[in-house]
Formats: sequence, C-alpha cells, structure tokens
Amino acid sequence: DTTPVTRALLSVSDKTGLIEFARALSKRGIALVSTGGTHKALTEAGLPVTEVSELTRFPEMMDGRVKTLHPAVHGGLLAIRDNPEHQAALAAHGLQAIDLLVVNLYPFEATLAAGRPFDDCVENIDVGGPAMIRAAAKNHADVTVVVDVADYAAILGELKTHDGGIGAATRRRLAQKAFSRTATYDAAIANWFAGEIDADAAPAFRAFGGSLGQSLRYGENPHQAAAFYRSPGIARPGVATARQVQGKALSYNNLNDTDAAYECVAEFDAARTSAVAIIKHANPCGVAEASSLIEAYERALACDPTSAFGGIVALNRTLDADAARKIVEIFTEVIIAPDASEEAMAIVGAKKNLRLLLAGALPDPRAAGETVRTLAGGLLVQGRDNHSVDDMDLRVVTRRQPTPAELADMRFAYRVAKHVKSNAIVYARNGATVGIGAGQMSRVDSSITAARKAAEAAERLGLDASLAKGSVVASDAFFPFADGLLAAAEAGATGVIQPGGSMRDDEVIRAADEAGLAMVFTGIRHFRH
Ligand code: 93A
Repeated sequence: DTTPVTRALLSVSDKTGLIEFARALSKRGIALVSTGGTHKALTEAGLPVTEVSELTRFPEMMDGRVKTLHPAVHGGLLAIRDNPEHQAALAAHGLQAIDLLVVNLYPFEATLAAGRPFDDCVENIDVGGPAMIRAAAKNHADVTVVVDVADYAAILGELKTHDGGIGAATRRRLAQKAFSRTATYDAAIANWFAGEIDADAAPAFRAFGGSLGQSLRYGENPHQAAAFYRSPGIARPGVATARQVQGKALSYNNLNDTDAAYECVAEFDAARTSAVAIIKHANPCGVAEASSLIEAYERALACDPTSAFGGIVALNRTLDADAARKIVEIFTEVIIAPDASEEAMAIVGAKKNLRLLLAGALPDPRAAGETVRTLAGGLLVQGRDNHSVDDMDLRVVTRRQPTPAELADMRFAYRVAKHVKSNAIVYARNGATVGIGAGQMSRVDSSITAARKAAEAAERLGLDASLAKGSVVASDAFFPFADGLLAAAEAGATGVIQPGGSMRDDEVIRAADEAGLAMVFTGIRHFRH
C-alpha cells in the first residue's frame, strides 16, 4: 500500500528547510513544480523546477491571489489513480497527477500576532493553499500532503525505506494533520473576524490573539460587557476545554472561579489521593484530601460551610455517586472534575441548574505557560507559577524537627496557599484546611482571619478547642516580623511552612524556637494577586 511519488508541488511561505528537502526529492528523480516565490528560491539553489503557471498556462495574477486555483493543479491532486475516467480526464486535458503536495500557508496567525492592521491580516488569508491542502488530503489514498516543515525529514526517510513511495498509514496521518491545520487556520481567521466586528470584545481579542469561546451575558458586574476567549494552541485540561454536561450557561465569575478551583485541586496527584477544593470569589474556602472523594468533600466543607454556599466544587478524580449525593445537598454553582460516573451524573442531573463540567483530565501544575492581565494601556505577562512544593528544597530552620504528620500537613497547606490570594495564610490539619485567610493587605490580618475561621469551625462542630490546635500554618510569603508567626502559635499551630528570606529571619526563627514550633523554609514564594 505504498504509492510512488513522481511529481511534487511545493508552495510554501515559510521556506525553512525547503532547499534541502527539494534537493533530496529532486535527487530521487521526483519532478518539482512550484509557485512564484518558492520557484524563485529553488531555481536560485540550482534545482530543476517547473513554475506552476506553466502547468496552468495562466500567469499568477492579482498579486498572487490567483496562482494555483486551477484545474491543472486541482485535477492533478484530486484524480483517483485507479479510476479510468479520472485518468482519461487528465489525459484529455493534458494534465498530470501530483503525488506529493508541500504547502505551508500565508502566515495569517503571525500577522495577527504581530498586531498588523486589518488589511494586512486580510491579505494574509490564504485561499489557494488551503484549497490544495484539502484536495490532497481528501485524495490521501493517492496523494501525500505535507503542511509542516517538521515532517520533511520523515518523508525523506520513508521515500528511502519504501523505495520512492509513501505508505498508506503515513498518508492518512498526514491527511488528518492537514485537515487539522486548515481547521485551525480558518478558526483563527473566523475568531479574529468575530473580534473585529464585536466592538466590546475586540480589544481583548486583539490583545490576546485568542479565539472567541463564548459571549457572556456580562462580566464581573451586570454593567460590564464580557466574553471568554480560548488561547490558540493551548490544550490545558480545564475550564476552557471542559465539556459542560448540564446546567445553566456559565457566567464570567463562574468561569473565573471554576478555573481557580480546578487549578487548585490539580495540585493533588489523583494517583495518590482524593482531593476536593471549594472556591468562592476565586479563593479556596475549603480544601481537603482523603481516601475517598466524599470524605474529602465533607472535610473541605467543614472548613467554612457558610462561605461554601454557592461555591464551586472541584474534584481531582472521577466524581462518584457518594460524593455527588453529598455535594448536591447544598447550593453549589459549578462542579468540575476530570470525569463522572453514570450514577453521579444522574444524581447531579436532578439539579437542573447546577453546572457539571468534565475536563477529561487534570492539568499539570508543573507545566509551563503564561498568565496575562491588562493594565491601563498595556499587558502584564508572566510565566505560570508552576512550582510544586514536592520539588522544593524544604529546610527545617528550627531546633524542633517537624513530625512526619506535621510535614505532610505543611506540604498540604503550602499546596493550598499557592492558590489563595495574597496575603495568604492557611491552617491545615490531617490533610484538610481548617482556616484560610486571604487577600488581606497585612499578613497579620490574614493570620487573624484564618485563626478566627478555625475557631468558628470548631464552635460549629461543638469542639472546645479551635481547629487550629495541633495544625500547621502556611504563609505564601515570608513573615516579615515575628508577630504573625506568634499569632499562629497562639491560635494553636505547632508547625510553620513559609518561604523564608526576610531580613529578620533570625528573629522569626528565634521566636519560633521559643514557642516550640517546627518551621520549614521552602525558598519559593507563592504570591498570587
Ligand atoms: O493568494 S492565494 O490564496 N492564491 C493561490 O492561488 C495560492 N496558491 C498558493 N495563495 C496561494 N498559495 C500560497 O502561496 C501557498 O499556500 C503558500 O503559502 C504561498 C507560496 O507562495 P510563493 O511560492 O509565491 O512564495
């Protein structure tokens, strides 16, 4: 099932690797045909090549808008080799079959990304290229289509091993890739255009080069217009790519919070543990890990059930019936998980408005990537905070070493603190948060809030001592003074995890020693704003 390659049409905007590739083809005795610029490059390199205008007996015209849109090209690509009528048609019109098509398209995406004006973007919409790619891909039974410079080497390798032919499996794989390329290309054009004519959304679109995912009813507030864009080429499992199984349309705040929830719960390796994160206003109000999802949910909920009302619940494993039954007991806006069992889906299904999102997988917290935010007249771009406490060099700085249980809770708390807005203070015990202080301008205030939450939770449970008793506390950045740390000790924490690095570290360590705390420095800060 290999098809011989005797004639190749090359028409590429990106001429990387072109000469070497074409030379190798030519050496194999493959006849080369190409369009103006490609032809020029090949001729200059001394390669024998026929210009496509010779095939079409038309000059390239209208600034190249019409160069390959001709039966001599498309007949050559689309003719079925073992169809006598197709072959007769080729012969009748003096056309020749094309066995290998090598095309990369006008750089529309790059033009857009470069912030070029509207007309430049329009001019960079390739028409003839996608037409040829689709023709060749459709006729993959006979034709090989190459749309990616990265595939040149493999093609040459295969021509060598298959004695001048290309195997069926390769042709099919490349055809799929070709359709995927034209689909992405057209999506980029369509979404850019949508942004151009949607006045409200256009600036955001232009800024991020994303593709319109969904127009939203409004933004954070009803008077703010809003839309949600997908980033091109980023396939991170999460809210942007998840399948919404049921429930009302997601709002701006839902999307934002669900993202925060899923990114948080993804910190917990599903192969190791069941974890649940409950999010309100983009901050966790309860996170827990346990041996089952229902237990993790109950423990996450216990941290702050008042705030959890109307929250977002993210799970790191397939939602099961037990957990689903428990979750639907209180009002929840969104559930997101990698997957859900049939039974769980039926249980959630009874709540018509409740949104259930299945993301297929968990995102990799260690993956590289970018975050973007707007400023007046500009953008702030940074790499994701992809550091995991698992990779950090934890350094015990106090006289007392943490117990294994304390150390486990420290890791847990630090994982969560990464997802809490600064200043972040997280009390945790036995793999569950017991008090979270978020978004305060002073670390002491966050500490006070977190300790108060822990005391309230204990009260609700009818316990005498605060839940902070015997807990550990995580701080997203160093304690600048001993006061925050001492407040934590007073609340009952026995262990502390923090980046360290304050001018007064010595003072803070001394205070920790005096209070009998075990303290660990991570060396890595987790600010989040
Ligand atoms: O303007 S087009 O849409 N019209 C065409 O008929 C056509 N045929 C090939 N653009 C067309 N192409 C594109 O030209 C190819 O997709 C390729 O990107 C580019 C190669 O042109 P050149 O060989 O002149 O550099």
